Amino acid sequence: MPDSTVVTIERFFLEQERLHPQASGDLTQLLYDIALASKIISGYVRRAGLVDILGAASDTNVYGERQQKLDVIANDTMKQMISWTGRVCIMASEEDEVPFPIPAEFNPGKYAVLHDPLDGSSNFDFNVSIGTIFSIHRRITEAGPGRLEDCLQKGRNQVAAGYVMHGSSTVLVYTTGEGVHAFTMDPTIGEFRLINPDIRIPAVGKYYSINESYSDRWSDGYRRVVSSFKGSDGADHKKNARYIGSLVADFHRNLLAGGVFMYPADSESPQGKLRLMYEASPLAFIAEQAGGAASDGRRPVLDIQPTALHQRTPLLIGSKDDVAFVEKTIAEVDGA
Ligand code: AHM
Ligand code: MG
Repeated sequence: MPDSTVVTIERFFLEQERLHPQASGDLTQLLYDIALASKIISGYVRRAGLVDILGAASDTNVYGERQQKLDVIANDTMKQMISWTGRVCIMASEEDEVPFPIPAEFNPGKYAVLHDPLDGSSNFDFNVSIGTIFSIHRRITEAGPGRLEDCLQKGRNQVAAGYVMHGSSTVLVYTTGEGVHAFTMDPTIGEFRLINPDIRIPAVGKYYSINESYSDRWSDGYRRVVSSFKGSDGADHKKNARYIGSLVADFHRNLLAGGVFMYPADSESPQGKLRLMYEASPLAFIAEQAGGAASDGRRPVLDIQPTALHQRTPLLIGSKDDVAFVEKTIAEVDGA
């Protein structure tokens, strides 16, 4: 017997439309476009070890054809599935130096989409979880092809954000500012099914996540934080370490189990490594919507006014009290 309690992403979106009859439905359609792109990307990721898509994009295969690197395929898929629908006016990708304004003949719509098509590329070849991250803003320019200013908005202005994790299963997590919902791909029916509605991140988490091989480059504040998480201060801050080196996977685990992920600025990377627009800001929107927090060490990530598309930011993200503890400790040790 079919299970009448199965909530596919399509059913869930239709229900959201019913609850917001005044909305045009363009945003839910756009999210559905992203879900479809994610299914296609997931298909490539699942076959990555079987077909010729690993390695450098400039390689040629035995037929003399140019190999397509997985992140190039993912980037092209996102653009193809999203750009021409009449819902989007501009797209910007971590993989592209400049944004792609939707030409007038493709009927530019009201949203700007920023994305990291496949984050965690250093993990591609080793079957470690990787992810697609997206951020959606409403355009601020009037009409026609979108412009850079449609992209360069504070994270606080996002109307939706999410990620797709290609892990032991494919999981899509998103928010439109009304909670955080997670769907898991059910390969038997080819659909994303609602598994975790309205996720809440614990206020204090089990895990801390940071690349400790950089500890000699950290400020004293971060060294103090990590030593507290190891139990050195006798206070109740002890946590377990988990660091995959794939942001979506590290974030997803901490979202469900509680914890704090840190990629600080250090002496070699004064702005940290992660990109504000494609990585930090969308995950910050999800973290706050789940009751957590995201900070660059001094202020909420969502309050940073971007000045460049590819700008980087230090990032502390996860359980609210853990992020507050890190902020407080680095302020005390390193000064304002
Ligand atoms: P990428 O966008 O080039 O794939 O880099 C981002 C990745 C994140 O997924 C991860 O959190 C981080 O880089 C890991 O960096 P590191 O190897 O320096 O710890
Ligand atoms: Mg990335």
